[in-house]
Amino acid sequence: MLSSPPTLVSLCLLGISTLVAGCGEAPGLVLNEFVASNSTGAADETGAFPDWIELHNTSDQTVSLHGWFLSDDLDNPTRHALPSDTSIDAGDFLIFYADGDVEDGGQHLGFRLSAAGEDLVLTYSDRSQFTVVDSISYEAQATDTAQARIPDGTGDWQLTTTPTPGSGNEATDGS
Ligand SMILES: [Ca+2]
Ligand SMILES: [Ca+2]
Repeated sequence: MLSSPPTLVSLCLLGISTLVAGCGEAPGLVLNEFVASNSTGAADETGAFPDWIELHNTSDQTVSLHGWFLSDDLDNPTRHALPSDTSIDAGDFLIFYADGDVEDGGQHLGFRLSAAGEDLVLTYSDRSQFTVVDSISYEAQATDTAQARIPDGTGDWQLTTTPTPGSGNEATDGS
């Protein structure tokens, strides 16, 4: 199945990581927060309130987005290639707008997030190896409520009415 490019399978996830150089090396980025029904929160440069996805660099080194992908479909994990001329500093955060408006610039993704629930997938490609680094299949989302890892990067996903696009996550009570 690896001979068919549209069927991208992670050898690492198949449990044969000893055969694949690079498996087990933490590439450094995780899905950290998202809002799938944004009404009054983060606004983009056009004044719209698109859904957004926050990435967090958990490593102590700058990570280039070259080779990274976001998707709303586990069966198509490379749906949107992130801009290769962009990087995230160590410990920093960066949001992407899930609005389908790719003509608005590199921070805009070619898909939207369904408030009714769907997949969110972060994939890394090192040459020919594709690895799903992080993913979540989320349920229906309330407007202006975020799902966020608390604490950042490593915590369980929690619902919070205090979205923090581009900065450290907060629980609803502000902690
Ligand atoms: Ca979608
Ligand atoms: Ca955040």
